[in-house]
Amino acid sequence: MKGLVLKSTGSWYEVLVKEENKTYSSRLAGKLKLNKSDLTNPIAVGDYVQIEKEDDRYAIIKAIEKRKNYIVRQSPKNKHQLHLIAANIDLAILITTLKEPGFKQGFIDRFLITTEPQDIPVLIIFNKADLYGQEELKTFRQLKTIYEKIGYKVMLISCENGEGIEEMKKEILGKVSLISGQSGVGKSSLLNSLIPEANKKTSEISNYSGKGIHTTTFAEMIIMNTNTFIIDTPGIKTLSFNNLQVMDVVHNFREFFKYSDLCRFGRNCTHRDEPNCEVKNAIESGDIYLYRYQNYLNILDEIESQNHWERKKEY
Ligand SMILES: Nc1nc2c(ncn2[C@@H]2O[C@H](COP(=O)(O)OP(=O)(O)OP(=O)(O)O)[C@@H](O)[C@H]2O)c(=O)[nH]1
Ligand SMILES: [Mg+2]
Ligand SMILES: [Zn+2]
Repeated sequence: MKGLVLKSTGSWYEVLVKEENKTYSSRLAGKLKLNKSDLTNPIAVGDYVQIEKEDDRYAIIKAIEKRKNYIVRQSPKNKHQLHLIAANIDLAILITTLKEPGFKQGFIDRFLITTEPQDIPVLIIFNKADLYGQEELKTFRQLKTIYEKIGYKVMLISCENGEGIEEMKKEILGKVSLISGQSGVGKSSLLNSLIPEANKKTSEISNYSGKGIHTTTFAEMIIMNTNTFIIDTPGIKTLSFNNLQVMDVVHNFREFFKYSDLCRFGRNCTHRDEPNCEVKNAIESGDIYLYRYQNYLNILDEIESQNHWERKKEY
């Protein structure tokens, strides 16, 4: 019998059997536990699985169906392992805000590196519009221009006064969407606005740090209607890229990649000091935004210094 994983808490999985409109608490069959991969978890929210019922509440997961796509992050516990966040996603929604907590430059670009290899469509949402003054609205418009030019949709909403919520609802109907973002940006609040029955716990942002305190602790898929699902995920503290090499980044900045073939060193060009680099020409001419390029350079620097440190440790 086929089921959809709605939630995983350690060794237990909540699996929905759509035909029965019923969930089963499920465990993994022994052979599935022995995974030889770098993943900390063999199954994620959004996975389709084959289950065998034990009774009307419990079942055993016998097999995992092939994934359409998935999102992984470096495991917070072991930096050499990857944590599977979710699978089979139609839309990744990145929630951010320009106020409470303050905006972290580069965060959007880092997030896009996790969706780009799998070609997952991304919707970037700026929440807490009710708190924005002229300055923030101007910044919002600039960022919207930058990201829409390269094909990501950008919206402004407020969970507080409902601004933009109806419009964003249209983007998610009929899809499986993943909601992601730093702690405290309002992921759970958005879910509550979209699906009042979800009744997600939200929390005050601690005053002194302005940082969220991680109210949501594991990913969970919430059913909006028979063909609309939303996955709430725990807040991201930092997106680290121990698993990546420089070239993974180079090839996943989509507007740069387009120009790579024209660089003298083609797809090996990192678009830094190489001669005849078409990406750098495009920045000069304004076809590529300097903002994106700066964030790109920062990520490359970080990966190179990390790799350097790793190599040193081995000898
Ligand atoms: N002013 C304002 N506050 C908001 C808005 N949306 C959410 N908040 C507040 O921001 C705080 C954090 O919201 P949550 O929904 O818990 O944030 P989260 O992203 O789920 O946080 P984690 O679960 O820790 O990752 C709460 O106090 C919310 O009431 C908004 O549009 N405007
Ligand atoms: Mg939350
Ligand atoms: Zn180049």
